[in-house]
Amino acid sequence: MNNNKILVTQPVMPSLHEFIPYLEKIWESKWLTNNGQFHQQLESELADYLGVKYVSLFANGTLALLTALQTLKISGEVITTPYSFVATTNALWWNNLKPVFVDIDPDYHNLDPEKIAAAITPNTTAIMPVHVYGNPANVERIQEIADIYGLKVIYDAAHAFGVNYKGTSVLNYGDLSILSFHATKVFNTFEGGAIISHDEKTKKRIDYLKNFGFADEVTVTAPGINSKMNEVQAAFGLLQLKGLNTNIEKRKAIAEQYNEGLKGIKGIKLFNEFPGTKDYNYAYYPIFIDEREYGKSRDELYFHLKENGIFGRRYFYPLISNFPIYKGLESSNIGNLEIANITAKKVICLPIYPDLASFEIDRIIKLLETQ
Ligand code: T4K
Repeated sequence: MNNNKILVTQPVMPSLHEFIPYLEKIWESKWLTNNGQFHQQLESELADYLGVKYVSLFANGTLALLTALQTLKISGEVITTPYSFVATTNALWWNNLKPVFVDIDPDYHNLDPEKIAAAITPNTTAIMPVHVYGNPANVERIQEIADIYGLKVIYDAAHAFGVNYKGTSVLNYGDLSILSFHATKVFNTFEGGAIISHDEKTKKRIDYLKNFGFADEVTVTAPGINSKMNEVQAAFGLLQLKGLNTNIEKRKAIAEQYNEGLKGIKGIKLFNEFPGTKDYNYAYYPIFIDEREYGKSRDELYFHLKENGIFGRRYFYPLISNFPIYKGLESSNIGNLEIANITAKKVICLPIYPDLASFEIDRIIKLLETQ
């Protein structure tokens, strides 16, 4: 269907042949959801792969975010970044929480820890940063501030599958982290997600909450939700996990080819890993256009690429705080979010996925050179 089009991403499909035996097992057992055998196996294999203590699987990342906020009974105001996918802020809204946007730093595009304290009020109960593009937020500084003010930290780590920071998984920071396993992600289960927790009691509470609040047949511990992952998704995840390291290597090679081809072009700023990052996952390949130096605006380039069949995406534009639904919040004041506003106007994420061919990357680089 998309013969000449190159989209921003494309999932890697494991062989259908290899998937059939998993489906046969599901058919035989007639166990389709509610903590089935593949669900249990995937939780355990993911905990090993990621180097974390507890994984609770979810039907998608958004439900994981909603449930994480319920798990810690967050109330009042939550400090977050406007430079993210809209699901981050929507999850606050669905929990009746007030999002308070704080600006990002210009080099790594994550919440600027030095600007958090000024946004804290007596109603602030938590910070919800995002590891944008899988690049670790400044987890150490954020924790210091959270400790001083007695705040919880929930990371939206939707992009940060497999990323380590200073010798441990970046998911081990904060009180909870959530992952997305959407079709567009480095690791996917069609749709899917997870909450990473660090102790058994919290894991239990999360698992009750995602299953209506049931602790057993007759005990409902909280007004829970149904956000469980089913057995077909979990089986697909087990199969995805097998080829994952190879696929991340392929992503890395693509990023290196782009880096080499683009490094000399004036007005194109490349992505920087936050110092201390290990095992970056190459989830996205953002570039940032300086209109004056490059000679064309970001949007002119974006549409030029489109006309040539290259469908990059402007992740994350518009800024969440500029959507009409959130613009009215006093914390969306443009003066406070200067760097985020500038960044959202400069970014294009170029196509990156394991099956993207080298000659296609060369073609994209040529288009960027000859603008
Ligand atoms: N927090 C953050 C920071 C997030 O980035 C996200 C999701 C979430 C939370 C919420 O997690 P989930 O509830 O989604 O698990 C896409 C994804 O739908 C979304 O998961 C992702 N972030 C966001 C950054 O990107 P769109 O609206 O750009 O998706 P769409 O349908 O335009 O797809 C993008 C490209 O991917 C298409 O051009 C083609 C390709 N594609 C897409 C699908 C669905 C495929 O090749 N196959 C597919 O099945 O949001």
